[in-house]
Amino acid sequence: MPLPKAELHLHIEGTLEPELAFELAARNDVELPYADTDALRKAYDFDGLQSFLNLYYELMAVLRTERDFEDLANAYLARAAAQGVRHAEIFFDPQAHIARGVAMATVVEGLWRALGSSEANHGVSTRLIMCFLRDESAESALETLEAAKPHLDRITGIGLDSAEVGHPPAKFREVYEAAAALGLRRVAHAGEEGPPEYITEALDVLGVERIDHGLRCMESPELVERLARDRIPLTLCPLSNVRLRTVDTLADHPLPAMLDAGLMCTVNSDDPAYFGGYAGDNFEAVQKSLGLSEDRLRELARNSFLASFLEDDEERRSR
Ligand code: ES4
Ligand code: ZN
Repeated sequence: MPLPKAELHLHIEGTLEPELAFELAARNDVELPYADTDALRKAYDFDGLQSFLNLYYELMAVLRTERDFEDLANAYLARAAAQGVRHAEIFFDPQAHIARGVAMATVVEGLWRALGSSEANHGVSTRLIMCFLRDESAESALETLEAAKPHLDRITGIGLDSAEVGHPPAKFREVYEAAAALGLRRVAHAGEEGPPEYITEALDVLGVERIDHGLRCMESPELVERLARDRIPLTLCPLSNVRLRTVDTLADHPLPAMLDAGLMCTVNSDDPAYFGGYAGDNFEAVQKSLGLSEDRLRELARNSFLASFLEDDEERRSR
């Protein structure tokens, strides 16, 4: 039996496997610029975040209807459940869909068709986190929050993703303040390719409760001390870091040093269809390549539940 775990860093659009991409392309009469699934898989050779994002946004063209988003989420939840995931906090990128003429309602209600019955169907509880694309404008993020207002019963929190460098967290101060006033939880990608200062800014300016990635905190001893002291969860994605060349090989990943420094680390899959594995695969990979002890693995699994929005969220609802 795989270790029970929560997945806290997962882009639902990044779970689009080549087979489903072609199935949806046929269903929706969308032409993909790849001959077949093998040709598409050959394109999964990235030299950094941007080269991945180009393909990630391109393939989204096949997602058009509520049923498409439902099928995408159900496929992910089935795979996650098989790898021991009991709880999943799932990112989605509404701006990438709205820009293609797919309405917020289609995306949220489509995903909800799968998420709303996930505990019964897959044994996985879920939360939905709406991400803003940081390479789009602050105004666009505010418009996106506005468009999400009719759906806030489905949405637990907000996040910040896409191309990091040159788009510091402070750019999104206003939308994070507005989201906080609406009772939304806050997270942000920071310190994946961007500098440690972006992590500090996400905490101080955006008021985030967790940092997605946060890898580059290791360049700043003062920041490591703060993150460890305040038990700020970091949602690490080891296989993603290798595929996007943030680390050279898995054996070079700083996860053991981060745990030794007292950081509250979790292990997640990011975009599993593109990066070579789901949550359990990431756990297995770090166990093998980094020689983590059973105690360390159990610590990572326990952290994933402690860092989740599960319990305090339910408390909030019942108040
Ligand atoms: C992402 Cl790995 C990663 N980083 C930033 N934004 C993203 N969106 C989807 N995957
Ligand atoms: Zn991510």
